[in-house]
Amino acid sequence: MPELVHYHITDRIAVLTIDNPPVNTLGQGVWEAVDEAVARANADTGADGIVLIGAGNMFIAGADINVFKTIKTREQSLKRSARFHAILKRLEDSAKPLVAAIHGNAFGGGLELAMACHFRVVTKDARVGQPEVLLGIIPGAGGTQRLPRLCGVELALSMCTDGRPVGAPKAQAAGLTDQIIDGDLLTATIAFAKDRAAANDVRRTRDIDITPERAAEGIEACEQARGGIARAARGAAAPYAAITAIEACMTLAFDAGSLRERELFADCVISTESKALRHLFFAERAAAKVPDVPKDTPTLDITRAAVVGAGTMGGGIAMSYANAGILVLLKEVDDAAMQRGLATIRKNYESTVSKGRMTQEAYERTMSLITPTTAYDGFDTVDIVVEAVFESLDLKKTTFAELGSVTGPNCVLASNTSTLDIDEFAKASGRPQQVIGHHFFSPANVMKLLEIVRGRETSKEVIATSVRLGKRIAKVPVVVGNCFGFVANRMLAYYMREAYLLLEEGASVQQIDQVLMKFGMPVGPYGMQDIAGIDVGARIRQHLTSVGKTRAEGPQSAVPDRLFELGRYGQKTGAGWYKYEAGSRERIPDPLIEQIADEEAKKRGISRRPVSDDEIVSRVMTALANEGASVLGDGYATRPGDIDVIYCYGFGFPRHRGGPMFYANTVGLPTILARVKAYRTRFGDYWKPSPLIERLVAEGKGFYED
Ligand code: 3H9
Repeated sequence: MPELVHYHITDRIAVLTIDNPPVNTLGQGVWEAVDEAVARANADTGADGIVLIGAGNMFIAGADINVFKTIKTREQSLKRSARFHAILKRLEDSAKPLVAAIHGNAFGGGLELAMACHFRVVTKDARVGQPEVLLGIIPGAGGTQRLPRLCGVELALSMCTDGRPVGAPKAQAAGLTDQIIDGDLLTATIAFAKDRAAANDVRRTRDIDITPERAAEGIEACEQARGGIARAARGAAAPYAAITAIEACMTLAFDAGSLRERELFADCVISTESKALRHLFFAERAAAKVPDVPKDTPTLDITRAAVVGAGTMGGGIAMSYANAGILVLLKEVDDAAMQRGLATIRKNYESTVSKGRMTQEAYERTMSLITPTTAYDGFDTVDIVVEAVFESLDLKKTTFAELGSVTGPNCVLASNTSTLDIDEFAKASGRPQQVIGHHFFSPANVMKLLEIVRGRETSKEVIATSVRLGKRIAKVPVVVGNCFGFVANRMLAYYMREAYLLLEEGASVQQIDQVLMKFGMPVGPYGMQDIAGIDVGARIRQHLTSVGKTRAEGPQSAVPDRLFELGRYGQKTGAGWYKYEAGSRERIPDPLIEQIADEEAKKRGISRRPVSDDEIVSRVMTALANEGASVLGDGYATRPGDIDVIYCYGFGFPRHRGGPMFYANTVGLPTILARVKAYRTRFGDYWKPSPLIERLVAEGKGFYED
């Protein structure tokens, strides 16, 4: 077994190096190895002080997340955490000064370990954080008790409830760390440890007193935090558990507070919420791996990019490239369209600057990376082109034919189409192996999902390049197959079909939206369409009808087309499924919708009825899972987890439910199958059980093992 903690003496300081690649997780044996090494240093007459450092590019990424799935009961969790708490107390009781030397990341258990050291020295670009909440748990190794003692309750609350890391300067200013280092971390920390040893200075975080005044303020801050996080939590429980644990730090002595933390951690770690979030952590990383594209597939260097079309999508894509420091040519048909596109980009950046999230200098630097053009000049020098012209097959085919002749032979030719056939563009370009779909989600500079659509002839190099590039431009890339609507929009069509039919059957737009927002969606289906534009879907439907196709099998509600005919396109026209006051996004219910739904229901012989909230959730989620299973069965997605990642990042599906496939798994595939069959009897044959679900149920399996 490899040595997990190396021990050596430099200048009378014991240097303990944690070496558990790739990210130094506190996995099997690491806690014990640190414990033993600190005991050894205390017994070592050649050591006056101790430095704890991580090998490689970070201190410690936290506990090994894989281990949590082996904890099945509250009692198991309590037993395990008692061990860690005891180890940390022993470290804190070290007679010789124990100093954590932090570079890269000190996350979760890593930060908790560092806080049990007597001092913390950090590099100026290091980050510390308690991201447990993003995994549906709370800090479980004393973090909620030591963090408020060191840096105060306000910062502890924000770190433990939003999970975002804090940079070294902020940590230092808050008292969480003791020194920031610009030069060599180890050399400086050894010098720091020698000083503390000479002064015989050991400081136990757990001994920091919480005065009655501090406690009173802390309790109030906890109360406020509870009220303030509802929107961000979107129904998740872990952020509230973190607040309760921090509150215990304010009201109880260290040991009693620690026990409260362990109990709350135990409840969280066995929850469905935590299983869902841990599933997404690994699903997100797995999604970037394509089974038939080996890890060592060569990739192309992307230094210059071009985007064709400076509309909403094209502008957002150009911003994503520029944000990553990549030069980008942005092409429009004429100067007027170009100026409109540039004005939108500027407005977006200016809004970011005004919110303090970007400096003026960074804005100007980033903007200078975007070069506007109305011709193909310079396209022969770019490494990738992303086509983002109007969603028309003929226009896109013409564009790809032009791109095939104006770009170099190795240039990647990507299309941002959301529905059209990538293979048609591949043919038109004359270089099918270079053509791929890069489906961004609106607004492209904000939304994290990048659906990468491989065509029949797309080369492995182009797929591997796209995945790497996707990460570089801060997206979450998922590779999918080339079917109508790809994965995201193909499934969305079934979700929307049910939303429309529920409206015709008697539910209101507001009821459907509110129920799904209560479920955890950031916006309901109707609110979402008002943002995206009712015209977009209507035009696609018209095109499909003209070629004898539909987006989703089953009855097609005419209500959205009626809105389209009325020019109610959504927020941009001041009315859609809701009404909007000028300059406001507040959704105002409009009785006209009910009237139209009544008329359309009558035409289809439906007598409208009260629809329960449960039926709404059940119908839309069953439709999503059933179609998701068909997508998987047809081979257009590699794993159910890929679909979950797509839905969480593309449509804001509540992460604490793990995505539509994970959610269906928690409901139980036998229940999902029974619902599909019941809907078939009730509504018609267009409800068809996916063969994959039928097979899994027959075999007693789910999409995931528990
Ligand atoms: C915790 O600490 C609880 C405590 O309170 C104590 C309780 C007792 N575990 O992300 P990357 C893998 S909870 C297992 O691609 P990067 C990852 O799957 C934990 N595996 O690299 C990947 O594997 P593969 C709190 C982990 O440079 C490989 O390492 N901590 C863990 O883009 C590389 O990862 C967190 O939540 C882990 N903890 O980003 C931090 N971390 O190559 C979670 C990583 O097979 N981690 N792996 O796909 C991160 O946020 C990022 O990994 C990090 C590096 C920023 C550290």
